[in-house]
Amino acid sequence: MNLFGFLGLPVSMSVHGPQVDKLVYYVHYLMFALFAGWLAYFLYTVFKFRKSANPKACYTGAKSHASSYIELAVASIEIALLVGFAVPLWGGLVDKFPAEKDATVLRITAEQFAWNTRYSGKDGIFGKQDVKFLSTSNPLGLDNSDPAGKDDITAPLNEMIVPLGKPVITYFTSKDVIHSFKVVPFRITQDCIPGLSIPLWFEPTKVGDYLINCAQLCGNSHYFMKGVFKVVTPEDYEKYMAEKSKSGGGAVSFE
Ligand SMILES: [Cu+2]
Repeated sequence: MNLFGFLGLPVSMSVHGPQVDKLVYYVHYLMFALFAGWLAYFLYTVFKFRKSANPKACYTGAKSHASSYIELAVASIEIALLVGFAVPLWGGLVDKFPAEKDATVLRITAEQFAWNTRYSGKDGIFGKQDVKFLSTSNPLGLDNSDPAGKDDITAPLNEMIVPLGKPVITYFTSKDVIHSFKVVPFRITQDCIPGLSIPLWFEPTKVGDYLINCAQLCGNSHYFMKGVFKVVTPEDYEKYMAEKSKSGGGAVSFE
């Protein structure tokens, strides 16, 4: 797959990752072929049409149709990449979501300069949120009178945890400016936009701690907007969540 050896991408840790990598590599191979082809052609013309060999300008120009055929071949490869790789990838990942009951569902709210994560708890229903409830003691604008929110779980700032072996569905929004949630090993990047709840799904393939970056310049401490995405075994996940449910909501530490 990767013909350039040491120039490879970071190891993929999600089910769809290899598909993204394949597309990235193929596009680069095409671009490399175009670069090499154009460079060779340029050097050839510089040599062939040098002044000493062509004292008189030629006004007829090229008569061959080779360039049109090459152009056609490049366009065909581009169409093949689009139809054969990009469209199926988009169709599977963006259009076909797994059922929420078979997935870990997170609500991630970005803010300058942190990531807030909530879980719906045992009932599988998130409590209501509204900007009118926003305050320093209620930074996510939770409706405390909503019974569905009683068992909701708030993760510590900049941390989230999911079990291995299950798809993850995340709903992204932002409290202030546009942020972008990026975890390179999962091959996911999603803008978080105030006023919108944007879903994304993926499935991690390995237990570990993964770095979350904000991929959208969002202010003076943008560089500082990092987080940890923890993937643990289903047993460990159950343990964390059971511990959390006992204490009845609030922030749970995943250490
Ligand atoms: Cu940000």
